[in-house]
Amino acid sequence: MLIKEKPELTHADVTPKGVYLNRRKFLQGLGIAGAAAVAGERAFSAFSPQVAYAGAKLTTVKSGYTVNEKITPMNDVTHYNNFYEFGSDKGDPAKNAQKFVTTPWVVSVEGEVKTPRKFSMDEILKLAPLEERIYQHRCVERWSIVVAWIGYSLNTILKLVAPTAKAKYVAFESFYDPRQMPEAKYTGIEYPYVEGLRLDEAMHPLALLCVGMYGETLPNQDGAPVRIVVPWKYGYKSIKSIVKIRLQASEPPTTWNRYAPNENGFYSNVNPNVDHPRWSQATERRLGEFFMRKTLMFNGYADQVASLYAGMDLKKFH
Ligand SMILES: Nc1nc2c(c(=O)[nH]1)N[C@H]1C(S)=C(S)[C@@H](COP(=O)(O)O)O[C@H]1N2
Ligand SMILES: [Mo]
Repeated sequence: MLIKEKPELTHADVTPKGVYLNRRKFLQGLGIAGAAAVAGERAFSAFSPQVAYAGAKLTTVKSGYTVNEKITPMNDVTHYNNFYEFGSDKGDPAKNAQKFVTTPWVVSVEGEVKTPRKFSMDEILKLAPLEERIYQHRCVERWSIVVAWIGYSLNTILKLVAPTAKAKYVAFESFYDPRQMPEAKYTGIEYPYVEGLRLDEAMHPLALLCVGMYGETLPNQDGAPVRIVVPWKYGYKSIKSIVKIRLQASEPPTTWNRYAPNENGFYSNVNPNVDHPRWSQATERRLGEFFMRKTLMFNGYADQVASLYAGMDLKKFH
Protein backbone atom coordinates (compact mmCIF):
# COMPACT_ATOMS: atom_id res chain seq x y z
CA MET A 1 0.00 0.00 0.00
CA LEU A 2 1.18 3.50 -0.75
CA ILE A 3 -0.01 4.74 2.60
CA LYS A 4 3.02 6.93 3.23
CA GLU A 5 2.92 8.78 -0.05
CA LYS A 6 1.39 12.25 -0.05
CA PRO A 7 -1.62 12.72 -2.29
CA GLU A 8 -0.85 14.45 -5.56
CA LEU A 9 -2.24 17.83 -6.44
CA THR A 10 -5.87 17.70 -7.51
CA HIS A 11 -8.63 20.10 -8.46
CA ALA A 12 -9.63 20.07 -4.81
CA ASP A 13 -6.22 21.44 -3.86
CA VAL A 14 -6.24 24.28 -6.33
CA THR A 15 -9.90 25.21 -5.95
CA PRO A 16 -11.86 25.48 -2.69
CA LYS A 17 -14.54 22.78 -2.75
CA GLY A 18 -17.54 25.13 -2.79
CA VAL A 19 -16.11 27.15 -5.64
CA TYR A 20 -15.32 24.00 -7.58
CA LEU A 21 -18.86 22.66 -7.22
CA ASN A 22 -20.30 25.97 -8.40
CA ARG A 23 -17.92 26.14 -11.31
CA ARG A 24 -18.87 22.64 -12.37
CA LYS A 25 -22.56 23.49 -12.19
CA PHE A 26 -21.80 26.49 -14.38
CA LEU A 27 -19.95 24.33 -16.91
CA GLN A 28 -22.85 21.89 -16.92
CA GLY A 29 -25.23 24.76 -17.56
CA LEU A 30 -23.21 25.70 -20.61
CA GLY A 31 -23.25 22.09 -21.75
CA ILE A 32 -19.48 21.84 -21.96
CA ALA A 33 -19.04 18.93 -19.60
CA GLY A 34 -17.19 17.21 -22.42
CA ALA A 35 -14.43 19.81 -22.41
CA ALA A 36 -13.97 19.39 -18.66
CA ALA A 37 -13.84 15.62 -19.13
CA VAL A 38 -11.01 15.95 -21.64
CA ALA A 39 -9.05 18.16 -19.24
CA GLY A 40 -9.74 15.61 -16.48
CA GLU A 41 -8.41 12.68 -18.53
CA ARG A 42 -5.14 14.49 -18.90
CA ALA A 43 -5.06 15.23 -15.19
CA PHE A 44 -5.56 11.55 -14.42
CA SER A 45 -2.45 10.37 -16.22
CA ALA A 46 -0.41 13.29 -14.90
CA PHE A 47 -1.42 12.78 -11.28
CA SER A 48 -1.71 9.01 -10.83
CA PRO A 49 -1.04 7.01 -8.71
CA GLN A 50 -4.04 7.61 -6.51
CA VAL A 51 -3.47 6.87 -2.84
CA ALA A 52 -5.44 4.62 -0.51
CA TYR A 53 -5.98 6.25 2.86
CA ALA A 54 -8.91 7.93 4.54
CA GLY A 55 -9.36 11.57 3.60
CA ALA A 56 -6.96 11.46 0.62
CA LYS A 57 -7.86 13.78 -2.25
CA LEU A 58 -8.72 11.95 -5.45
CA THR A 59 -8.24 13.21 -8.99
CA THR A 60 -11.39 12.74 -11.01
CA VAL A 61 -12.68 13.19 -14.53
CA LYS A 62 -16.17 14.36 -15.34
CA SER A 63 -18.70 11.67 -16.13
CA GLY A 64 -21.56 11.31 -18.56
CA TYR A 65 -23.50 9.52 -15.81
CA THR A 66 -24.36 12.55 -13.73
CA VAL A 67 -27.73 14.02 -12.81
CA ASN A 68 -28.30 17.76 -12.73
CA GLU A 69 -29.68 17.93 -9.19
CA LYS A 70 -28.74 19.93 -6.12
CA ILE A 71 -26.02 18.01 -4.30
CA THR A 72 -26.81 17.10 -0.67
CA PRO A 73 -24.22 18.66 1.68
CA MET A 74 -21.45 16.21 2.60
CA ASN A 75 -22.08 16.73 6.31
CA ASP A 76 -25.67 15.43 5.93
CA VAL A 77 -24.58 12.48 3.80
CA THR A 78 -21.93 11.45 6.36
CA HIS A 79 -24.08 11.83 9.49
CA TYR A 80 -27.28 10.02 8.49
CA ASN A 81 -26.26 6.52 7.49
CA ASN A 82 -27.28 2.91 7.44
CA PHE A 83 -24.24 0.73 8.16
CA TYR A 84 -25.54 -1.84 10.63
CA GLU A 85 -22.09 -3.26 11.37
CA PHE A 86 -21.60 -0.04 13.36
CA GLY A 87 -25.09 0.14 14.90
CA SER A 88 -28.65 0.62 13.70
CA ASP A 89 -29.29 4.29 14.53
CA LYS A 90 -28.64 6.75 11.70
CA GLY A 91 -26.00 8.56 13.79
CA ASP A 92 -24.18 5.40 14.91
CA PRO A 93 -21.91 4.83 11.87
CA ALA A 94 -20.42 8.36 12.03
CA LYS A 95 -19.64 7.81 15.72
CA ASN A 96 -18.64 4.16 15.78
CA ALA A 97 -16.76 3.71 12.49
CA GLN A 98 -14.05 6.29 13.18
CA LYS A 99 -11.39 3.73 14.14
CA PHE A 100 -12.35 1.18 11.47
CA VAL A 101 -9.06 -0.09 9.97
CA THR A 102 -9.27 -0.11 6.17
CA THR A 103 -5.58 -0.55 5.27
CA PRO A 104 -4.38 -2.89 3.97
CA TRP A 105 -7.49 -3.87 1.99
CA VAL A 106 -7.93 -6.62 -0.59
CA VAL A 107 -10.95 -7.43 -2.77
CA SER A 108 -11.14 -10.96 -4.14
CA VAL A 109 -12.94 -11.36 -7.48
CA GLU A 110 -13.68 -15.04 -7.97
CA GLY A 111 -16.11 -17.78 -8.97
CA GLU A 112 -17.23 -18.26 -12.56
CA VAL A 113 -14.39 -16.25 -14.12
CA LYS A 114 -11.47 -17.18 -16.33
CA THR A 115 -8.91 -15.22 -14.29
CA PRO A 116 -9.84 -14.96 -10.58
CA ARG A 117 -7.78 -12.27 -8.93
CA LYS A 118 -7.22 -10.41 -5.70
CA PHE A 119 -6.95 -6.64 -6.01
CA SER A 120 -5.22 -4.40 -3.50
CA MET A 121 -6.89 -1.06 -2.84
CA ASP A 122 -4.10 0.74 -4.69
CA GLU A 123 -4.69 -1.48 -7.72
CA ILE A 124 -8.42 -0.72 -7.58
CA LEU A 125 -7.71 3.02 -7.48
CA LYS A 126 -5.64 2.75 -10.66
CA LEU A 127 -7.70 0.38 -12.80
CA ALA A 128 -9.45 3.22 -14.62
CA PRO A 129 -9.77 7.00 -14.47
CA LEU A 130 -11.92 7.88 -11.46
CA GLU A 131 -15.13 9.62 -12.46
CA GLU A 132 -17.12 12.01 -10.35
CA ARG A 133 -20.73 10.87 -10.70
CA ILE A 134 -23.60 12.75 -9.15
CA TYR A 135 -26.27 10.15 -8.40
CA GLN A 136 -29.63 10.13 -6.69
CA HIS A 137 -29.69 7.50 -3.95
CA ARG A 138 -32.88 6.42 -2.20
CA CYS A 139 -33.28 4.29 0.88
CA VAL A 140 -36.25 1.92 1.19
CA GLU A 141 -37.06 3.92 4.35
CA ARG A 142 -38.06 6.86 2.14
CA TRP A 143 -35.16 9.29 2.54
CA SER A 144 -32.97 10.25 -0.37
CA ILE A 145 -29.73 12.05 -1.07
CA VAL A 146 -27.80 13.35 -4.09
CA VAL A 147 -24.13 12.43 -3.75
CA ALA A 148 -20.98 13.32 -5.69
CA TRP A 149 -19.61 9.77 -5.72
CA ILE A 150 -16.19 8.84 -7.13
CA GLY A 151 -15.43 5.62 -8.96
CA TYR A 152 -15.88 3.84 -12.26
CA SER A 153 -18.30 1.33 -13.72
CA LEU A 154 -18.28 -2.01 -11.89
CA ASN A 155 -18.10 -3.66 -15.32
CA THR A 156 -14.44 -2.51 -15.58
CA ILE A 157 -13.32 -5.03 -12.96
CA LEU A 158 -15.81 -7.72 -14.09
CA LYS A 159 -14.53 -7.60 -17.68
CA LEU A 160 -10.96 -7.82 -16.40
CA VAL A 161 -11.56 -11.22 -14.77
CA ALA A 162 -13.55 -12.47 -17.81
CA PRO A 163 -16.83 -14.08 -16.66
CA THR A 164 -17.41 -17.63 -17.95
CA ALA A 165 -20.59 -18.62 -19.81
CA LYS A 166 -21.95 -20.02 -16.51
CA ALA A 167 -21.82 -16.65 -14.74
CA LYS A 168 -25.37 -15.28 -14.39
CA TYR A 169 -25.24 -13.44 -11.05
CA VAL A 170 -22.75 -11.44 -9.01
CA ALA A 171 -22.59 -11.91 -5.24
CA PHE A 172 -21.00 -9.27 -3.00
CA GLU A 173 -19.74 -9.64 0.55
CA SER A 174 -18.83 -6.95 3.10
CA PHE A 175 -15.94 -7.07 5.51
CA TYR A 176 -16.95 -8.26 8.98
CA ASP A 177 -14.91 -8.23 12.16
CA PRO A 178 -16.92 -8.46 15.40
CA ARG A 179 -13.97 -6.98 17.34
CA GLN A 180 -14.02 -3.83 15.25
CA MET A 181 -17.82 -3.89 14.96
CA PRO A 182 -19.08 -4.74 18.46
CA GLU A 183 -22.46 -3.04 17.84
CA ALA A 184 -23.29 -5.41 14.98
CA LYS A 185 -24.51 -8.23 17.19
CA TYR A 186 -27.36 -6.11 18.57
CA THR A 187 -28.81 -5.19 15.17
CA GLY A 188 -30.67 -8.42 14.38
CA ILE A 189 -29.24 -9.08 10.91
CA GLU A 190 -26.75 -11.75 9.83
CA TYR A 191 -23.14 -10.90 9.05
CA PRO A 192 -21.22 -10.61 6.87
CA TYR A 193 -23.65 -8.36 4.98
CA VAL A 194 -24.25 -9.83 1.52
CA GLU A 195 -25.89 -8.54 -1.64
CA GLY A 196 -26.26 -9.52 -5.26
CA LEU A 197 -27.13 -8.44 -8.78
CA ARG A 198 -27.98 -10.25 -11.97
CA LEU A 199 -24.90 -10.18 -14.22
CA ASP A 200 -26.52 -7.87 -16.79
CA GLU A 201 -27.44 -5.43 -13.99
CA ALA A 202 -23.88 -5.53 -12.67
CA MET A 203 -22.54 -4.92 -16.19
CA HIS A 204 -24.76 -1.85 -16.68
CA PRO A 205 -22.48 1.21 -16.82
CA LEU A 206 -24.50 3.00 -14.10
CA ALA A 207 -23.55 0.32 -11.53
CA LEU A 208 -20.62 1.97 -9.79
CA LEU A 209 -17.56 0.59 -8.05
CA CYS A 210 -17.21 3.48 -5.62
CA VAL A 211 -13.99 4.56 -3.88
CA GLY A 212 -14.79 8.09 -2.81
CA MET A 213 -17.15 11.01 -2.46
CA TYR A 214 -16.91 14.81 -2.52
CA GLY A 215 -13.37 14.83 -3.89
CA GLU A 216 -11.90 12.38 -1.35
CA THR A 217 -11.63 8.70 -0.46
CA LEU A 218 -14.75 7.34 1.27
CA PRO A 219 -15.38 8.20 4.92
CA ASN A 220 -15.57 5.00 6.99
CA GLN A 221 -19.30 5.40 7.67
CA ASP A 222 -20.02 5.56 3.94
CA GLY A 223 -18.36 2.23 3.15
CA ALA A 224 -14.60 2.79 3.06
CA PRO A 225 -12.52 1.94 1.26
CA VAL A 226 -14.68 0.52 -1.57
CA ARG A 227 -18.41 -0.08 -2.03
CA ILE A 228 -21.01 -0.60 -4.70
CA VAL A 229 -23.58 2.05 -5.68
CA VAL A 230 -26.60 0.96 -7.75
CA PRO A 231 -28.58 4.19 -8.17
CA TRP A 232 -31.82 2.73 -9.58
CA LYS A 233 -32.28 0.35 -6.62
CA TYR A 234 -33.14 0.85 -2.96
CA GLY A 235 -30.11 1.82 -0.89
CA TYR A 236 -29.58 -1.56 0.74
CA LYS A 237 -28.39 -2.99 -2.61
CA SER A 238 -25.46 -0.53 -2.43
CA ILE A 239 -23.27 -2.73 -0.25
CA LYS A 240 -20.44 -1.10 1.73
CA SER A 241 -16.83 -2.04 2.50
CA ILE A 242 -16.69 -5.04 0.17
CA VAL A 243 -14.03 -7.75 0.31
CA LYS A 244 -15.49 -10.27 -2.14
CA ILE A 245 -17.12 -10.23 -5.57
CA ARG A 246 -18.19 -13.69 -6.69
CA LEU A 247 -19.64 -14.54 -10.10
CA GLN A 248 -21.95 -17.52 -10.04
CA ALA A 249 -24.72 -19.43 -11.81
CA SER A 250 -27.38 -19.10 -9.10
CA GLU A 251 -29.12 -16.12 -7.49
CA PRO A 252 -27.20 -15.26 -4.32
CA PRO A 253 -28.84 -14.69 -0.93
CA THR A 254 -29.14 -11.06 0.18
CA THR A 255 -29.11 -9.74 3.75
CA TRP A 256 -32.43 -7.89 3.81
CA ASN A 257 -34.26 -10.58 1.84
CA ARG A 258 -33.10 -13.15 4.41
CA TYR A 259 -34.29 -10.88 7.20
CA ALA A 260 -37.76 -10.21 5.76
CA PRO A 261 -38.41 -12.05 2.48
CA ASN A 262 -41.93 -10.65 2.06
CA GLU A 263 -40.66 -7.07 2.41
CA ASN A 264 -37.39 -7.09 0.46
CA GLY A 265 -37.07 -8.86 -2.87
CA PHE A 266 -33.89 -9.69 -4.75
CA TYR A 267 -34.38 -6.97 -7.37
CA SER A 268 -35.34 -4.05 -5.10
CA ASN A 269 -35.73 -1.61 -7.97
CA VAL A 270 -37.04 1.76 -6.81
CA ASN A 271 -40.71 1.61 -7.81
CA PRO A 272 -43.30 4.16 -6.63
CA ASN A 273 -46.10 1.81 -7.81
CA VAL A 274 -45.16 -1.12 -5.57
CA ASP A 275 -45.73 -0.35 -1.89
CA HIS A 276 -43.62 -1.75 0.88
CA PRO A 277 -45.95 -4.00 2.98
CA ARG A 278 -45.80 -1.41 5.78
CA TRP A 279 -45.70 1.89 3.87
CA SER A 280 -46.15 3.60 0.50
CA GLN A 281 -43.09 4.03 -1.72
CA ALA A 282 -44.72 6.79 -3.79
CA THR A 283 -42.87 9.65 -2.08
CA GLU A 284 -39.57 10.38 -0.39
CA ARG A 285 -37.83 13.11 1.59
CA ARG A 286 -34.52 14.54 0.41
CA LEU A 287 -32.25 15.03 3.42
CA GLY A 288 -32.38 18.69 4.38
CA GLU A 289 -35.73 19.32 2.71
CA PHE A 290 -39.09 19.71 4.41
CA PHE A 291 -41.62 18.68 1.77
CA MET A 292 -41.87 15.15 0.43
CA ARG A 293 -41.23 14.71 -3.29
CA LYS A 294 -42.56 12.14 -5.73
CA THR A 295 -40.42 9.04 -6.11
CA LEU A 296 -39.53 8.31 -9.73
CA MET A 297 -39.64 4.91 -11.45
CA PHE A 298 -36.17 3.31 -11.19
CA ASN A 299 -35.26 6.35 -9.07
CA GLY A 300 -35.24 8.52 -12.20
CA TYR A 301 -33.04 6.15 -14.25
CA ALA A 302 -35.87 4.49 -16.23
CA ASP A 303 -34.55 5.63 -19.62
CA GLN A 304 -31.23 3.92 -18.89
CA VAL A 305 -32.30 0.71 -17.12
CA ALA A 306 -35.96 -0.16 -17.85
CA SER A 307 -34.92 -2.43 -20.74
CA LEU A 308 -33.12 -4.74 -18.27
CA TYR A 309 -36.55 -5.73 -16.96
CA ALA A 310 -38.55 -5.92 -20.19
CA GLY A 311 -41.37 -8.46 -19.83
CA MET A 312 -40.87 -8.96 -16.07
CA ASP A 313 -43.70 -8.54 -13.57
CA LEU A 314 -42.10 -5.89 -11.34
CA LYS A 315 -44.61 -6.52 -8.54
CA LYS A 316 -43.74 -10.20 -8.40
CA PHE A 317 -40.02 -9.56 -8.86
CA HIS A 318 -39.89 -6.61 -6.47
N1 LIG B 1 -22.24 -3.55 4.66
C1 LIG B 1 -23.35 -2.80 4.68
N2 LIG B 1 -23.72 -2.16 3.55
C2 LIG B 1 -24.84 -1.38 3.54
C3 LIG B 1 -25.67 -1.29 4.69
C4 LIG B 1 -25.24 -1.99 5.87
O1 LIG B 1 -25.89 -1.95 6.92
N3 LIG B 1 -24.09 -2.72 5.82
N4 LIG B 1 -26.82 -0.54 4.65
C5 LIG B 1 -27.43 -0.31 3.31
C6 LIG B 1 -28.52 0.65 3.33
S1 LIG B 1 -29.99 0.13 3.99
C7 LIG B 1 -28.43 1.89 2.75
S2 LIG B 1 -29.77 2.93 2.63
C8 LIG B 1 -27.13 2.38 2.23
C9 LIG B 1 -26.80 3.71 2.86
O2 LIG B 1 -25.66 4.27 2.28
P1 LIG B 1 -25.14 5.69 2.79
O3 LIG B 1 -24.95 5.59 4.26
O4 LIG B 1 -23.87 5.93 2.05
O5 LIG B 1 -26.20 6.69 2.45
O6 LIG B 1 -26.05 1.48 2.48
C10 LIG B 1 -26.38 0.11 2.28
N5 LIG B 1 -25.19 -0.71 2.39
MO1 LIG C 1 -31.63 1.66 3.28
